[in-house]
Parts: sequence; C-alpha cells; structure tokens
Amino acid sequence: MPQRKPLHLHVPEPTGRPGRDTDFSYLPLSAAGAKRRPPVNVAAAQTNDLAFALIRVLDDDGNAVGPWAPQMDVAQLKRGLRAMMLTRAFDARMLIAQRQKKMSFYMQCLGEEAIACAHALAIGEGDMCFPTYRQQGLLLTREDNNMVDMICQLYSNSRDPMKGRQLPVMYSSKKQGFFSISGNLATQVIQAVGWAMASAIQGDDKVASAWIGDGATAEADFHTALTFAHVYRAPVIINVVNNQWAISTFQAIAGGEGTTFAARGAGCGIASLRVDGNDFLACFAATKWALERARSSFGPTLIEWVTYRAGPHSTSDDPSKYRPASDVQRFPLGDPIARLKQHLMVLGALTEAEFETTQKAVEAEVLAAQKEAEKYGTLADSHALDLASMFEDVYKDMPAHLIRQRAELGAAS
Ligand SMILES: Cc1ncc(C[n+]2csc(CCOP(=O)(O)OP(=O)(O)O)c2C)c(N)n1
Repeated sequence: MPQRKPLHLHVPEPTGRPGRDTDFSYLPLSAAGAKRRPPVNVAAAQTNDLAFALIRVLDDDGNAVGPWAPQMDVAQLKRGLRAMMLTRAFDARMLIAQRQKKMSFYMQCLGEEAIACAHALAIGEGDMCFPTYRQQGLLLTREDNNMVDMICQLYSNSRDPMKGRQLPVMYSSKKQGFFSISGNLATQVIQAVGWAMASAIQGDDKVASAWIGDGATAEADFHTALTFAHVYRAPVIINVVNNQWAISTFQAIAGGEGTTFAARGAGCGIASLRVDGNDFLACFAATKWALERARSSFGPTLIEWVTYRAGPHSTSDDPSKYRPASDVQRFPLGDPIARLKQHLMVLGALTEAEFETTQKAVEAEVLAAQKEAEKYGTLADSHALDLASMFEDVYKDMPAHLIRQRAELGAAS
C-alpha cells in the first residue's frame, strides 16, 4: 500500500523582513514599450496575457516608448507633475499637522501619486470615482479643488463639510465626482458597479471608476462586483492599487502569490490590464483606454496598478516592525515624481531650477490653505461643533426617538 505523506498548510511570507532585503523577483515585470495596445473593443479574453504582463511607457532613461505612449503635450505633463508634487507636499504637511495633534489621524499616498493624479487628468466631467482613503490625488489634481475644505475635514472644525462626523481623510465631494469614502473596505466597488449600471439604464454617458487596494480584494464585495460588472457590461473601471501591502500583510496573503490581481478580472471575463503604477504616462494611457472602452459600451475594464506603499499605512502604523526600510529604494519601479521629472528633462521641457520653483509653489499653496483652514479651528483648539447637528441626516426627517435623544442631551433643536 502506498505510504501517504502528511500534508502541510502553506502560509505565504514576504521574502523581506526588517533587516533582510526583499527579493523583488516575485513581481512579473516587462520592458517599457514591450506590450501591445489592443483596440478598445477587444474581447475580454484577448487581454488575458496583459493581465500577467506589465504595461510601461517610460524606460530607464526617461524616454516614452511603445504603443501605449499617450499623446500628451508638455503643458499636460507639467500639470501632472505639479499635481503629484502638490499631493506629496499636502501629505507631508498634513502628517506634521497630525503629529502636532491638529487632527486625530492621517493617511498618506506617498509613492502612489501617479495613479490617482493621472486618472484625474484623464477622467471626464460628470464621471464618478468611488475612491478608497488613498486617492487624495483625485481631488488635489482637479482645478476646482478646494484644499481648504479638505483640511477642514481633517480638522473636524466648524467648516468641515462632513460636519465632524467622519474620520479624517474620509472626504466626500459629489460635485467633484468623489463618492463619500467609507471605512468599510471594498464596499465602494460594488456600489460603483451599481452606479455604472444606473448610468447605462438611463442612457447617460457617464462612467464610474472604482478603487480598491490589493488587501481589500480579498473581501467578498470585490468578487460580487466583478460578477455584476461582467454580466451587465457595466461602464466601469475597476482600479486595483497593488501597493504590495495591506497594513502589515504582504500582498501574497491577499492572494497575489503566483498570480496577479489583474488575473481576477480576466477570470471573470473582464478586460484586464496590469500597469506600472509609478509611470505617469502609462497610468494616463491605460485610464484613457479603459474610459473609451466604457464610454463606447464595450464593457468594464480591470486595471491592476503595480506600485509600492512608500509610507506607513497610516499615522497609527510603524512599518519598521514588519518590512525592511530598504524596500522603498529597492522597489524596481522607482518613484513616480522622479520618473516624470526625468522624462520632462529628457524632452528639454524642464530645468532643475523650474522644478525647485514648482516645489516651493506647491508648498506655499498647502501652507496658505492650512492657515486659512485653521481659522475655523483644529482638533487642538477648544472649538466645539454644534452638538445638535449630530442627530441630523441619520434619516431624511428626524424620527421621534432621535428628537428625544437630542433633547436629553440638552442640545438645541
Ligand atoms: C471590512 C474591513 N476590514 C478591515 C478593515 C481594517 N483595515 C483598514 S485598512 C486595511 C488594509 C487595506 O489594505 P489594502 O486594501 O491593500 O489598501 P492600502 O491600505 O494598502 O491602500 C484594513 C485591513 C476595514 N477598514 N474594513
């Protein structure tokens, strides 16, 4: 009788840990310019190879190469660079403000700026993004953005558009196509698909853009969303930001080992791309491709953006406890700002002096907005929000029991 061997459970582990460098060979890479750009009406199954590849435009020398190189003029590229620099400056400043106890909590998107900033430049008026807490670049890139309102939300002060009811970074701006952020991971993806279906049902021309991190793809809502998007050919872009980490857990334990997150879309019959998320040009080009596809009713697209979460998960996190500090420098896709800067310099369209001037300008812009926001109070001040407002907007009309509770608190009606 053949001898049966004992089974063992596989628990994925990152190759790198504090004091031990990561072996990034787990990440399938492709050379810049190497991957084909199919027509937007391509059958989903014909993108399966792209779900395991990596679409890249900028090569190591800063040249834009290959079929995905987008038609962007220098002014647009500079706008993108400035938006990324502004986002980084905003994060840096808000991090300090959190340490100064002006707000309770903050989350940066350090290293991931290209994805949301390029997306914001590509997307159209009236389209609706369903972001996570790490897409502040969507707001900060917009010309009509109100940075003061963003900071007031962070401070939960008297001008907070969310009236002090939400954790800092949980922005909401219907006007700017920025759906209210929820703390419950992945819920927004299925909501985005539903929004896209509604747009199609009404015969509208607006599309939805859903956002999720690598870790949150393990949530059931993500899988439900893929099924609905596929079945109804919903005009939606499903953006999976694979920054390698979900707090302290490596992407392998969310299901990334030996496969890709783009492959999830391919398996569900959704056209899927895997894209260099630190390559601003690739981010812009892939977004435009997916947008055109959605707008032409050819169906949904899933894009896995490969990037690296360069900062801590949040102000409550210390990554030195679970990953090597060397990761950020050793990550093979580099830094998105440095790469677009290099490209503009190769084009002869940017000088170091001009870059420095922009850096000073974005820092001044953030500082001015912060000063303005602080006129309305910070968490460190003894400002008090209107207590009565706490009972409003739970329902459209306040029911009797909430009116009673409000009276019990002695809050004005
Ligand atoms: C349903 C749910 N489970 C757990 C959490 C706690 N939580 C908040 S952020 C996070 C990690 C998410 O990682 P990922 O999706 O990779 O996004 P990233 O933070 O890397 O951008 C977890 C587990 C939550 N907010 N909601």
